[in-house]
Amino acid sequence: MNDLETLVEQARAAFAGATDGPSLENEKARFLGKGGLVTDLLKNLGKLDANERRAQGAVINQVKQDIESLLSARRQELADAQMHARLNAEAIDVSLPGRGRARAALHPVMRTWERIETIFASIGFAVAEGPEIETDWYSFTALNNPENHPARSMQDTFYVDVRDQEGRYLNLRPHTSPMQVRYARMHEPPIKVIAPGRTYRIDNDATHSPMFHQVEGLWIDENISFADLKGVYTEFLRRFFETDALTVRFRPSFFPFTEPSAEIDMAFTSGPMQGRWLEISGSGQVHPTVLRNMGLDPERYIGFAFGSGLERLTMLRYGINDLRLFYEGDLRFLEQFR
Ligand code: 2U9
Repeated sequence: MNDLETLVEQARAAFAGATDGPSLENEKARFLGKGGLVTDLLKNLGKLDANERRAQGAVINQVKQDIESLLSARRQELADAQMHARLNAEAIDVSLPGRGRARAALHPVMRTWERIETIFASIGFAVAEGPEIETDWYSFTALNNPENHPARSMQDTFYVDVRDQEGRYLNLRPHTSPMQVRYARMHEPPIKVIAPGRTYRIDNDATHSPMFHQVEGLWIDENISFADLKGVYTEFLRRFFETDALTVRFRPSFFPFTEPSAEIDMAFTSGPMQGRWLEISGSGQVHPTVLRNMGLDPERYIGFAFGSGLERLTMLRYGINDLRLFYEGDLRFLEQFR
């Protein structure tokens, strides 16, 4: 092998030894750069005579071309290798199972809320929703609660440190009745409305939560009776529990806003719960004072009302035995209602 052939082989080895772009470019400079080995050979041509210069020049140019093509082949190799490495690093394993996306769902109490709205809407009831922070008049006075009634006390009701126009503290409504009063003052009878919503009382144990949900119903017309209330509420329960195998009874009770008042009990007439009376709601004929507070003449109009707890309805429907499960946010519980 002559010197020039050796030079080409040296370049081949040097380029092969360069494993990245920058070191390859350094090797290029060593052979083809300004002070490079090939450039030096070309410079030395000047010392030769014309004939020899032509012959040697052609050979050196060939060497130069050979080294240049070795260089570009090596450049291509390195670029290919780099692309390969990237493709490998960024590869997606399409055989991996997907991570999945958790599906949201309604809280069981909200499902009850929506069912109740649907059922009552289908029997002609409007739905009213309103403020959770109320004035003393709407929460208590309008509903015939005497000035010294225990429900008004700081032990039973949450108060907000803001006063209304009468100088009385605002409260977190302890029932949805204020909304019924607001609705009746804005509409002419006949009135058929339910008011579902969040309510607040200072109470916290296995069967009471400081925040809970109620639905109240109000039906005001000229010539209705307890039989109409019983008919509507029984129809509601049969639709809600998806069975006609249940009966309803009224049991005398007392509320300041109704007179007479009654507890509504229900019992399934077949199935595992058969024959056990369950308290399901309060109810009554709207007190004349309450009718007057709604701007209505109690000699002309008669009203019937009921109030039920959404948590209680939900517990009975799904067989849930602890109210606190509703508020703990435990997915093992909540996912059962998806
Ligand atoms: C107006 C007039 C009267 C609504 C009524 C009840 C009886 C009742 C409780 C049941 C369980 C509340 O969630 S609970 O603790 N409610 O017993 N509520 S009658 O009476 C009204 C409503 C509005 C204008």
